[in-house]
Amino acid sequence: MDTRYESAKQIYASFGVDVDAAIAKLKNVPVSLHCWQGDDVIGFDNDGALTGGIQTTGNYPGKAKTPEQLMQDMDKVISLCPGKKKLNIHACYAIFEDGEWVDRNKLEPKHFKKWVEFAKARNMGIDFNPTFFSHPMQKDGLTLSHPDKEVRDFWIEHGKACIRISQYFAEETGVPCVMNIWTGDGFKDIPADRMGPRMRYKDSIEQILSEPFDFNKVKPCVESKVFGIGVEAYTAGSAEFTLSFAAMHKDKCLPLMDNGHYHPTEVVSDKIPALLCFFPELALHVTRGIRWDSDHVVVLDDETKEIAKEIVRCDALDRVYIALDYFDASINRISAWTVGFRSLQKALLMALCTPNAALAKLQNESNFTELMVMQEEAKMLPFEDVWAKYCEECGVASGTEWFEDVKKYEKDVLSLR
Ligand code: RNT
Ligand code: ZN
Repeated sequence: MDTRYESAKQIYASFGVDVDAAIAKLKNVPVSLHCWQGDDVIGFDNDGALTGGIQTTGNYPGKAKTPEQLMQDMDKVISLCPGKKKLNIHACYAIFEDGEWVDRNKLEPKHFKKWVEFAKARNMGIDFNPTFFSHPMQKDGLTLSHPDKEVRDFWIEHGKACIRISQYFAEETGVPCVMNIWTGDGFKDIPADRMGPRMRYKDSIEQILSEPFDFNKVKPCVESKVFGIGVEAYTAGSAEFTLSFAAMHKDKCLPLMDNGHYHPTEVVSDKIPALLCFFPELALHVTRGIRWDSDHVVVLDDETKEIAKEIVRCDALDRVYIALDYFDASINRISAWTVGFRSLQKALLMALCTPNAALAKLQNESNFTELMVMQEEAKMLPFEDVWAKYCEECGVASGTEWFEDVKKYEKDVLSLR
């Protein structure tokens, strides 16, 4: 393999790309691994129905039902994926001990102590999400934008509790905690008032952000969505709403773009360099949209490659917080998780192995003929050999051997659940 790598290295060098440097760089780029692929976005604090604009379909056996199982499964995924990981959890994954249970507005850092231990032992930071769904206080499909103040206040308290928990995560791990606010608030059919819910949503998020926190440690985000399941006609948190909110609260909030949340011909890859002109930092949910829905397992498709390319080309690996967001219950969940993580790693490594400076130079010289030729040539570079080297250095399989491991795990662990 080393001879293949040496030969690939020379070919890349002739394009002006240093693949050793690319590998070294990627090893330090954290990607947030979402816990919710392991149990179909259920968590441990509710009776188990996923509601609120998102849905998992499928009934593949072996899903994690306890914190221990979920952590065991995550460990398996981590062992099969190259690269630096961060843990991404939702508030509904609170771990209660000794028969205790508190509602979401009363959550405290101690309910996440086990996750902190898990992350610290694996040298990972933690990202966090208040959970504004799968809960009886989500009334009429609304939370932070509900006309009833009592409903809003419950969720504002939840958001504030999550800010405090995020600060605790950052302090415990020494790594900033990205805290993402997403609600499925919206309407199935044509609303009579589009602005009212948004004004209430705005006020509610502002109240959440009035909770004291250190912006160097806690990075609150607002995530937009064009529509949701059961809220097809209108969402309160539309793209314009969240982007404007983030722009107006730049001192304490970041925009978060989920590439499954836009009209089908819009691409987040093009939005990244647009936002980077204005925002010091931004956050992403990398997912795969199909037709009207997001949340399919990430694969190495054109848009995933393009997203990675833009982050790298803009020299923004330290300005963009990258997280994964997908959930598939119809296939082996460990495999789904792993394919998604590995695909994003491939896209990032490919981006780092692209002769970006040389291509940009051609563009700036208005040499569009050669630019097209070189962009096409760059696609044929021997990437597989660089990927193999990266995986070897990270101590994981580069080819399908990892899947043998998953099959064994299914037989030995998942099938017994
Ligand atoms: C839903 C949003 C949101 C969720 C997670 C579970 O469409 O993408 O980010 O997927 O919070
Ligand atoms: Zn998302």
